[in-house]
Amino acid sequence: MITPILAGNRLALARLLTQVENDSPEGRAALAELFPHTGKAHLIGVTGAPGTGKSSLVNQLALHYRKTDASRKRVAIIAVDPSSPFTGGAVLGDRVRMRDLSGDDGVFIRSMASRGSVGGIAQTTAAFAQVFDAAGYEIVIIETVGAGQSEVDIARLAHTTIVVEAPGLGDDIQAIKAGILEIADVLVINKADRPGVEHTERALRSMLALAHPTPRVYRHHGQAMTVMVPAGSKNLPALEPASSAAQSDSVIWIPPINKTVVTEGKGIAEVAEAIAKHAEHLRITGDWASRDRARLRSELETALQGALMSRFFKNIQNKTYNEVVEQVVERTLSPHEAVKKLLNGNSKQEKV
Ligand SMILES: Nc1nc2c(ncn2[C@@H]2O[C@H](COP(=O)(O)OP(=O)(O)OP(=O)(O)O)[C@@H](O)[C@H]2O)c(=O)[nH]1
Ligand SMILES: [Mg+2]
Repeated sequence: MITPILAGNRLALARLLTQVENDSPEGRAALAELFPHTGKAHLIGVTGAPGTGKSSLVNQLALHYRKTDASRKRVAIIAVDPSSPFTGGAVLGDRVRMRDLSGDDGVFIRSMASRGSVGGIAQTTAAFAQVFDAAGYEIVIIETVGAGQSEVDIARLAHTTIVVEAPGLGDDIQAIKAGILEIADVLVINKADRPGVEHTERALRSMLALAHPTPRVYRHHGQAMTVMVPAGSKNLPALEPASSAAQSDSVIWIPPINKTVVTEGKGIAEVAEAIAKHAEHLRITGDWASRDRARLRSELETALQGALMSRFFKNIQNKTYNEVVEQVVERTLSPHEAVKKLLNGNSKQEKV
């Protein structure tokens, strides 16, 4: 069933993605079969405020990997919520992509509406990424419009998260939300051809400085352990060999700031380089493995939660459940006690 996917059949791939989006039994079965073939792709999240140029950047990055970069990596793009009500820009971005990337078998673009995916947006995105990974796409780029939780979910899924800013978006506090810096591995100030770039850069740097204190060398048992990179520094410090670095947080990654004019293809190679450096950093420090582990564990737990919930609801009468809900609403029963009551009354194995 999965042979055509592994062989790179695009039609089979497109069909499977639809099955996965619909959370169909065929989709689930294929995912299970594909799973052993995953774990190779570099998952890159691209997020940021509406209209900052995310789609254009992703498009250019894909072109870079296919045309400029010697490795000619295969690239899959998952565009979440392409029908952004804010700018409609993504639709344009999609059209640009179609033109620049069509006819290239090494690129696969798939859009996903944020409403209407049966299994929930984060889960569907994760499943799509697994399909592309198994199908041999070495780079999987996931684009989301920055809107709170989705950014965080993407960051959890991706190995590398790129946050795209643009000058003049009500700046400082509004566009550069503090929370977004926490998930950013690479910062991009796009539309550097527009006025206000310096202002945006200054704001970003000072927020970075707050998030990451001055560079210094930590000492631990008399040994230098940590070298911090000044914010935005182009050069990483010499990384320690994996053997010694793997056990400690010996190098801390400070998100570099890259300026781009995506519409003119300016700064793209530098962004690709920052992405590659981040991947190298993750591998050397052992963070690649620990991110993978954390992600798979949370995926397992989400699936477990879902399965337990549906098992629970299968075994309980609607009426009984609604009565308990009423009691909670009337405040005669706390939610915690309600759970006890529901589980104890419901199943012999699932006592709290
Ligand atoms: N001046 C200028 N315009 C740009 C640049 N990059 C992108 N744009 C334009 O900005 C608009 C939005 O670009 P998109 O790539 O669709 O932005 P987006 O962040 O994907 O937008 P949403 O998905 O709607 O949030 C388009 O009209 C682009 O042509 C740039 O570097 N400079
Ligand atoms: Mg877009």
